[in-house]
Amino acid sequence: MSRPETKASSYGSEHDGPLHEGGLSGNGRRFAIVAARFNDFIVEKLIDGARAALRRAGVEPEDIELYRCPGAMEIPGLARKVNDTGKFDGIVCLGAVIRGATPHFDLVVREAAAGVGALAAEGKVAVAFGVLACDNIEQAVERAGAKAGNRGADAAMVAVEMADLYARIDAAKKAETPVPVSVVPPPATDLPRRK
Ligand code: INI
Repeated sequence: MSRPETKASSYGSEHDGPLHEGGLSGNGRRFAIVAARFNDFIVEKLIDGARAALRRAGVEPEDIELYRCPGAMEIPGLARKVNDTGKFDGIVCLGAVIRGATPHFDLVVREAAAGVGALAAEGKVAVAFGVLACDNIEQAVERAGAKAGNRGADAAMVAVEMADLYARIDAAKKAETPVPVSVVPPPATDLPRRK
């Protein structure tokens, strides 16, 4: 049984036992971006950020597919449907919920987070939550590529890292699973029957 190498975490902390951590290459992997159209002037910046981050991680343009839905509330259902296609290693969920314009802000944010979180917690596919929950438009602009970075890009890199970690765990499991020896029946012979 091969043992994973012991090394320092990418965050620098020392660890004596086996360490399992994903890398930041998305080479050969496929990703879906599931994005709401509501507040599209913000969401389109998140999509651009996510797409650019995936490309920087080595994902080919044809391996990045974009799915759109009306609002953040619809993201969990669409993400699950997309996951059921079995085509993707990772799903990046993007949206923008802005309190000022949303009396049911808390409801939309809670449902989006809970639904995407439930899919992520199944641990089958890497799912990243890049839905902004902001008090006002200025905050949203800041998090969509202005002052405070781009949450779409951040979410994409989370999906890349988790997809790599899941692939490593699956590969290690496969390597440790003994290949079943097939029982081949002996060939029939024409030996004379004993009387
Ligand atoms: N959806 C969003 O993505 N962001 C919002 O800020 C928002 N507001 O303001 O209400 C919003 N509402 C729509 C919601 O996501 C659903 O599409 C709608 O309730 C129909 O199911």
